[in-house]
Amino acid sequence: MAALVEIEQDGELLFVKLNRPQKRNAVNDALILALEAVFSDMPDGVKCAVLHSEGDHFSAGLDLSELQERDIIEGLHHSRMWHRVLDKIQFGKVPVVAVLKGACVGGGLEIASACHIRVAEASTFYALPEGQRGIFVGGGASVRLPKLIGMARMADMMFTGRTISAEEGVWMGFSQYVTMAGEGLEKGIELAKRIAQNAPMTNYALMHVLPRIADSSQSEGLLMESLMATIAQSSPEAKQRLTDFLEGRAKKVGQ
Ligand code: 1HE
Repeated sequence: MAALVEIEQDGELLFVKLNRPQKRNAVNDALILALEAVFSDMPDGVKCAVLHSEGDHFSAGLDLSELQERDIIEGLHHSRMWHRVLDKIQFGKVPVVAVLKGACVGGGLEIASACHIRVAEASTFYALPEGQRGIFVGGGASVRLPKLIGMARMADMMFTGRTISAEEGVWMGFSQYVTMAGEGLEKGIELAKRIAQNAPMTNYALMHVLPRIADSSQSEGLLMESLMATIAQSSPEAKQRLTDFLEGRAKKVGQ
């Protein structure tokens, strides 16, 4: 049987592919746990991951056929398990670029929102069908999505069941990039290669410190910023990069 999540390392990049196209990459327990295994054990040398999908859809969300079989306490543990796995993506070792297409809904959108950059092909549509299915989000959407699109927009999506197009999604904040059909992976790779060139301390600060600052009070946030800035500036790599710029060896902004 084919793996539900396929991985392939190419130098500094790790490609992680959702591979359940016959079920539109609906996320059953085996698939979410396979993602956990990948992000818990990042191979040496990887500096950025690209999360993409087989078939026409990124993910149809939670596998609803498994939902019917859970009692209340199992449901609670299940939601907490999703939180654990998605935290491993968001707060793992390397930044993750998600390449989206077709359905990016429910739990699929929750997985995408745990990634650091989202590239949406023109076919992408976002929805939170939980509202219509009589349930609530359980994989972290209520925490992560308001940070991307605002609470009012998330509530509207759940109250009304509306779908958001790739074009709307880019100005609303779901994705930072939108591409033509079939060009998402190429764009994702281009971005991942750029990210892999950053100083590891910078990527660490963006993944682990910036979100904590965003969750903090102003005075705590500003202190954390100063501490992070001081640590980053004193790293040998930062010193080298600054010298390279001052001596004309580094790229200018925009190059
Ligand atoms: C599924 C699922 C699924 C497809 N669980 N099996 N998510 C949803 O409510 C979205 C439900 N899915 C859809 O609305 C549609 O499938 C799509 C718009 C994504 C795609 O439509 P289409 O016409 O291309 O495919 P299809 O014919 O609907 O589905 C193909 C197969 O995938 C079919 O199975 P088959 O055995 O009959 O071939 C579908 O049953 C199966 N399939 N989506 C189970 N979601 C951590 S909490 C998160 C809570 C949620 O994510 S709730 C949102 C759930």
